[in-house]
Amino acid sequence: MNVLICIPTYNEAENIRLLIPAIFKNSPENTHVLIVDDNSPDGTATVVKTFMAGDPARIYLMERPGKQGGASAFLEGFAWALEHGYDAVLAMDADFSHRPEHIAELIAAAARADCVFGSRLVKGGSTENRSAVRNVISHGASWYCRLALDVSIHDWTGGYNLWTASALRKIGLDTIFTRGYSFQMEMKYKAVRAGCATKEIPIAFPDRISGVSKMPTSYFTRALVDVWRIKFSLLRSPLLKTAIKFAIAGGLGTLTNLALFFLCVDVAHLPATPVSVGCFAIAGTQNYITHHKWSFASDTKGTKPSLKAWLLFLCSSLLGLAANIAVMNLILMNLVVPVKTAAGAAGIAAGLSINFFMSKFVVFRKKSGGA
Ligand SMILES: Nc1nc2c(ncn2[C@@H]2O[C@H](COP(=O)(O)OP(=O)(O)O)[C@@H](O)[C@H]2O)c(=O)[nH]1
Ligand SMILES: [Mg+2]
Repeated sequence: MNVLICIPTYNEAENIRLLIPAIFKNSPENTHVLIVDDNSPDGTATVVKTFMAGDPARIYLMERPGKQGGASAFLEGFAWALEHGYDAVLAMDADFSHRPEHIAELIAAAARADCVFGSRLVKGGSTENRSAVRNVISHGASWYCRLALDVSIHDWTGGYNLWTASALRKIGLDTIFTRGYSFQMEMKYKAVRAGCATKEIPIAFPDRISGVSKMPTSYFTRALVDVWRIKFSLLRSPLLKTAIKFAIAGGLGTLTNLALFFLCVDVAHLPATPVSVGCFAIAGTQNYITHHKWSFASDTKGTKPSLKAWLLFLCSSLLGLAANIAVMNLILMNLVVPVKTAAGAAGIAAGLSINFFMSKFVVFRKKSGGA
């Protein structure tokens, strides 16, 4: 198996000087190395070039003009591996958190799987000298992903992974839209969903030996949301996707409605009935704009929000409200329900359905002949 080890670097001159020899000491014969460097100010690329001069057939350097992030470096490196006919690519950080001693095991495991993930969180795996915060982050994130994505991979954020060429093709590198920690999650989830066989191999994961981490902490909070974006992106039904966006936008509108109502009635002691009409109009306008720009964006592409569509949307919201009240009262008058909230929920479901279908097929209907 021809394996390319792909290493993104930014200011890793000290590490890379030690890492390249360590890699070749621990790898099978036909293993090559590609460093993807983003014009590191510390001269990482110069160090790589001195190694290349001594071993030009096994060491390659991709130089990019400026810092574009580790995930984008991996994606370019993976694409390069596919173009150059490698059987597999092993992604590895330059900082010795990914110990070269594991290379042989990771490559050997590729005989039985399409993707092999170095895992800190399976039996035999460990982290060393890492701050408690970073440990909590990787454990918490992996637990959260397992629950949200319903796939029994343990280490979702780890980046010491081997991808066979066929797995990379099945995943589709041009579909990857997340960065940071989420990038690893997206690759792993898409691999599983594309039918790739995956395997986790326990690894010891020490903290970097020199230099500093370039991963901003904000990537962690972003990952919490990205998990859902990744899952959402693989939903096959466009109608279901639109319905989920519609529900999220509607939920935000309801929050606006309640917050305004609270401020006007409970704080400013204004009369409830006119306030509720005003809140309905404001929240309805917010919903109209969000639906136009986001929930139904694929239907409204190339059109601008209009007064007519806005009024139509408010009317369809009123129709939804009327349906809500009617269904709830019909149930309460004709059926014995153990809790009245059940009738309320049925009313809400009826109102939302009417509003959704009116929005989809009337208010934001795709114009025929449009883009
Ligand atoms: N090419 C490139 N590599 C990067 C960039 N940011 C980080 N890296 C490399 O990606 C790997 C992981 O980054 P690191 O800062 O150790 O992230 P952490 O392990 O999550 O703390 C290291 O080899 C970094 O040098 C970047 O913007 N461009
Ligand atoms: Mg690191």
